[in-house]
Amino acid sequence: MSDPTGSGGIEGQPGRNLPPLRLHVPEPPARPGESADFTHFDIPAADAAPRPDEAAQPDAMRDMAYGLIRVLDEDGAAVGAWNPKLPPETLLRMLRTMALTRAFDARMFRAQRQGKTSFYMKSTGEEAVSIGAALALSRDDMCFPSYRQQGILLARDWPLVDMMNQIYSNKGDRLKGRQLPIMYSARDAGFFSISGNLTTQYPQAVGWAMASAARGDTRIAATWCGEGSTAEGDFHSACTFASVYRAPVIMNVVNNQWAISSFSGFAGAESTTFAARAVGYGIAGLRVDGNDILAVYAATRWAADRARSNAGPTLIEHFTYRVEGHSTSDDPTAYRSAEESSLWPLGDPIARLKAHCIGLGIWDEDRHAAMDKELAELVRDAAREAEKNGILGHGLHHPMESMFEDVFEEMPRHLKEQQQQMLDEWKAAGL
Ligand SMILES: Cc1ncc(C[n+]2csc(CCOP(=O)(O)OP(=O)(O)O)c2C)c(N)n1
Ligand SMILES: [Mg+2]
Repeated sequence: MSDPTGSGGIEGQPGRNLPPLRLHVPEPPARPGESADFTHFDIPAADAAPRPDEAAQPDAMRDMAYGLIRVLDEDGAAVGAWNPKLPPETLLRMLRTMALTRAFDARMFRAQRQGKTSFYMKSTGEEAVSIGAALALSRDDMCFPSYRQQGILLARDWPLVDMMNQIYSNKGDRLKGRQLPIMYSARDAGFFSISGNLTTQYPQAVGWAMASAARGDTRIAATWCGEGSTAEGDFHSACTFASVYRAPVIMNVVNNQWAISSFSGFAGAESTTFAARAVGYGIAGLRVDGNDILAVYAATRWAADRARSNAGPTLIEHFTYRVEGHSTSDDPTAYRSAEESSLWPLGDPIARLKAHCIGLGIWDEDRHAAMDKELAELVRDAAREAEKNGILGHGLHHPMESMFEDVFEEMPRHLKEQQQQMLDEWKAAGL
């Protein structure tokens, strides 16, 4: 007897009349040719979010994971409990660093299209996320970024030429062409080597933070990943360690709503917020308007003060929008509505801070235009300098045989043989 219940189901649970089970497969809100619609986004007023004490228990501040911390309102005024009340020189520094990042991105994107490098990734529209955080951290706090936080290096005044040498994999590249372009590593900037393997930086940041605490140091760690990357196992093991040991770490999730061609629904955005991941781990969770640099700064300061006073880690979701393609290898018009970026209701981070500064009377259109021109020239001059060290395909890279070096203190015999074999084969091929 194959079915003793005669129900087609489990004994005592007749299943014959039940509807068949089915899966929910998320669908992005708009495909190419369709009109984008962001009206379903609930955008609270800029002064709506309360500001809990930095030492608040995570379960006493759960609502923060479902709201949206904002400071700059629709008129460009800074309002509410999270207003960091920054002096004019800090506001203008933020503006300049965001504009510099955009100018750098524009130039390097063009360099890729001109064949000077194989790959580039822009951070257009997301500049506030990295720069607001970098300026809120101490210079010696350790950053474990993903590939879209070049703004951290620029906020820490890292030389443009050094970054470009890496992008060109030329003879000036400190990483000797061993990393994909844009996967920088800058120890002196407290900027951990970027890895293409998504989310590996999360457990590394938590481990670094734990080590800092174990040694009785005062430096904290901060890390960034995309919303798509929260689906990686590494994200979850990092959250467990951070929660258990109350590691002094800030875990940033940059929700730019796209993971290459997958919209955020595939990482769970249809069910809850990314900040709400913190709730299940008993971690403080903040959800922030990622296009509002004052909100990013204020939330990061809150989390840094919390970490530094041993009150525990914070998970911050930065709600933003990826304005451009994922990388130079991507064409977003193939999978999303072309209208989306112009309809995105939280605006552009540079335009918003600029309006704020003009409203304060510390900035104007003429000065902004002059700054953009100056920064474009600065980036152009740096690119010319870097290009003297070589560009893609012009042979001015580190010697190929150097790829065998720097692994062992002394190169073992088998590697020496392989190195020699490579050189012999090249010679035989007339290269
Ligand atoms: C472990 C791993 N899986 C997949 C990829 C391929 N990949 C590179 S970037 C990317 C999308 C990541 O999206 P998200 O985390 O949202 O970051 P964003 O690019 O939007 O900043 C994918 C799937 C990878 N590099 N590593
Ligand atoms: Mg993303």
